[in-house]
Amino acid sequence: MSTVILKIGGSVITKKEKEMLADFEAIKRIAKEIKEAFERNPNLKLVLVHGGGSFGHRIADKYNIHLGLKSEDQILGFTKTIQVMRKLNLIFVEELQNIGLPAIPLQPSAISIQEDSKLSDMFIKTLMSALNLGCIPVLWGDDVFDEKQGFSILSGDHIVPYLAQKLDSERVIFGTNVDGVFDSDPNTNKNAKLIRLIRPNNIEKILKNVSGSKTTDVTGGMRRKILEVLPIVEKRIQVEIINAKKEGYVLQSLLGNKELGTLISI
Ligand code: IP8
Repeated sequence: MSTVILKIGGSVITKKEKEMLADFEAIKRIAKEIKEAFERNPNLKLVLVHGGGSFGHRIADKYNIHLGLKSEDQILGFTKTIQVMRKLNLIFVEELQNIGLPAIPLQPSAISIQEDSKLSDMFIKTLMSALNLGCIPVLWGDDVFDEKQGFSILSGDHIVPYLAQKLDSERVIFGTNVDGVFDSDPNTNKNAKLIRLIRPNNIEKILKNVSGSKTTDVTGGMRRKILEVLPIVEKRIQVEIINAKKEGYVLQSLLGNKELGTLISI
């Protein structure tokens, strides 16, 4: 079985209304669903990636990390963002381990290099060793060194397609706080319809109506997600966007159900 990459959005595992507030209830439920997926399919090979939510985004925004190194005072902000993301990861990985899952944190800023905010290299030999040993590597959106800009933000949304290609995955899953991609903004239009299937040839049209993120999200929300995955969809990797806030969706999706949200496929 090929490796499945599951990204759990920061909006699912943190409470965005307050800085650095983890949603323990959601994290515990997701850990349980992942555990059950392994029990029902012991051949599952899984890499987890999580987002920043109310941990990474506000501090990265405060220090303008996305602009790259412009002034000395940003350097402390760069290191502080890495630290708060480690805190969120600690909580997430601890809950996975508490339930008996051999989750192992792999700090993206320690193994990745970007060039103009684009991931140019990631040392993935440790990740492969972890997978071969039956561990669940856990990565996350992070601030990383950038050969052109000094530093930049590496979104989990960018890690997922990168790893999918390196690991030759057949499918990746984005667990978000919405049901999938809508034909208009569901926050402002109550008649907004969920799009079940997106093909590369109708992506342009769909993107016209898809917005970024409402809360502080320095990496761009749903729109950016779709743009990030387009190259891998063209390489026949299936992308699913599901609502990970809904009980059982992560489990069902890991077990192969592709009808839970929006499927992006060739
Ligand atoms: O939430 C962003 O990761 P994302 C991480 O996956 C930081 O886009 C440091 C803001």
